[in-house]
Amino acid sequence: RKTAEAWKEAVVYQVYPRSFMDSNGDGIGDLAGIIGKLDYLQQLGVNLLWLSPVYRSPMDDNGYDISSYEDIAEVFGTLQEMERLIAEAKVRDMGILMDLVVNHTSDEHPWFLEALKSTNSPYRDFYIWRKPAADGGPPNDFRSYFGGSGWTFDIASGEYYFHQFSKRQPDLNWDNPQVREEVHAMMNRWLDKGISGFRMDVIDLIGKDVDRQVMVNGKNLHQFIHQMNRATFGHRDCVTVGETWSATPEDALLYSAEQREELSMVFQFEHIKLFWDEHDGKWCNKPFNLLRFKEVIDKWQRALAHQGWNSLFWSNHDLPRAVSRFGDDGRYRVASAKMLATALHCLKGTPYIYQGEEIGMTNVRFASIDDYRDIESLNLYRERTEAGVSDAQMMEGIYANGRDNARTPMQWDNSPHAGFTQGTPWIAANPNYQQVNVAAALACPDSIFFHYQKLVALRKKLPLLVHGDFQQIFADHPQVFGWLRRFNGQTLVVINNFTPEPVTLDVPEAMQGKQGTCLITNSSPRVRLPASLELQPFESFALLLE
Ligand code: TEU
Ligand code: CA
Repeated sequence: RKTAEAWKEAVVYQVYPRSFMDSNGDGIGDLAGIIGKLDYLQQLGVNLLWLSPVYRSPMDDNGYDISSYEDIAEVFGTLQEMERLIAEAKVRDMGILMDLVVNHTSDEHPWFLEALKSTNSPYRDFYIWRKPAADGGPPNDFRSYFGGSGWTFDIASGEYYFHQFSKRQPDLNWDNPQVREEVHAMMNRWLDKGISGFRMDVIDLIGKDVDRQVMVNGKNLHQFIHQMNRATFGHRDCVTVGETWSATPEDALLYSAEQREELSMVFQFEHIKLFWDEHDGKWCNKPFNLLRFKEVIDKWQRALAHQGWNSLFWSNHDLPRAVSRFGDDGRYRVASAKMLATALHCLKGTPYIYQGEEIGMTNVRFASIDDYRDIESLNLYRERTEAGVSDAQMMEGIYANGRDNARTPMQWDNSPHAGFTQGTPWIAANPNYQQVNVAAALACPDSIFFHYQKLVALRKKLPLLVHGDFQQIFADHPQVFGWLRRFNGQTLVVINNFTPEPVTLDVPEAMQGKQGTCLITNSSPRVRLPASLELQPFESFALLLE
């Protein structure tokens, strides 16, 4: 089917609506703001837009706490504007992926409000309730990802309800067939509006066994996803991507092998968790180990080489900025951002561009915790400093891996607040917006933006990028990540110096003297492979051999 191939050729752009573009001066991004920027996204050439949630929400977790799946949060706009966005995107040959957040709802969702009314409510078992432990405390010691216990006491009923995230995000009980039915019906209503699919929030959690504290890969997980596929998107030309922090390559095959009729692909996070401390997680950042990183990417490319499909990303709304994480956001910001773009888009899988990545936006370092907004950072700052971690230590963790790094306003130009809003932004703009912004990028033919634009265009022109195999070269080199992509007799050589140091690279005998067309580079084009390659800091190129 057309779409069966189309989404494999697509490039997805993730919009975090709250921070993308504010059209009415309230300091918060909105749907009208996104519609006004569709021409910019069309110029980049992307085919699918994944919107982080815009449904009605009290915004406890910036919309990942949904109080109505049927309506749009007033702060983002109206259902009519959402339908206009879908139509305006379609006119520009772009599809919309909605963010499906169904592991939990907001505590203001009518289902939860009904469930609270009585233990006999027909909605009581839409959620997970347990009696107190013998000592009157929480049923077990599960900790919420956002700090504190994963259980909150409901005085009226004398029972606790379960929430893996904030206490205002009660987990849905997926073992209840009525929950599954209601979710499927809601998904079909959105599909009927013409969206192109879903990004599925923490979908690996919906099979959970709370009593055994088994959250991921629960016994019914794949059955629930297969059932969802059959009841909704499986019969339509759709793209689905599951957010699965726990996924191993074996799991990814279960989620994405076509004959399984589950999802198109998943986001795995092994290359992200390389930087997380075994004990303190993201709050104690580990240095970039390129050899480990290459092993991980290589493993995932090989695991899904013949079945299933990889998603490819460096960042999203929960992660630090790509160029700060994997490149150099100082002296070599432009060179390393282009290198990262070439590396990502020349791997096998569907590339995702997170808003601002295409202009090399960087992490931010606000002076105080009071400048931050993310519930995860704020809660864990309080919990960890109360437990004795110093302010300075915790701020370093937030600087390295805090989610607000990705949530400062999109930088459109060098006017106040980066042209994001005429009002006061809900979170301050990164001060470097004076230099790093879309207007500057579009005025410079050699900008990171045009590098991304070229890569997106290449994917549409060169089937090798979509279907070619992956064969790593220089695997044990501590500075260079290199590989071949081969398809229909063509060979693409991709070489990336991931470091700020120059490299002298000895080219294998068999490749010496090979020549061809330099498809893209962040340095002077190379059309021939000599015996030894002198690579500049962060130099990267893709050479299509004759
Ligand atoms: O994120 C899942 C999730 O687990 C991350 O929040 C992760 O735990 C954290 O960033 C690592 O410290 C999804 C959404 O992407 C996130 O924005 C939501 O906050 C979360 O689920 C709850 O819906
Ligand atoms: Ca607004």
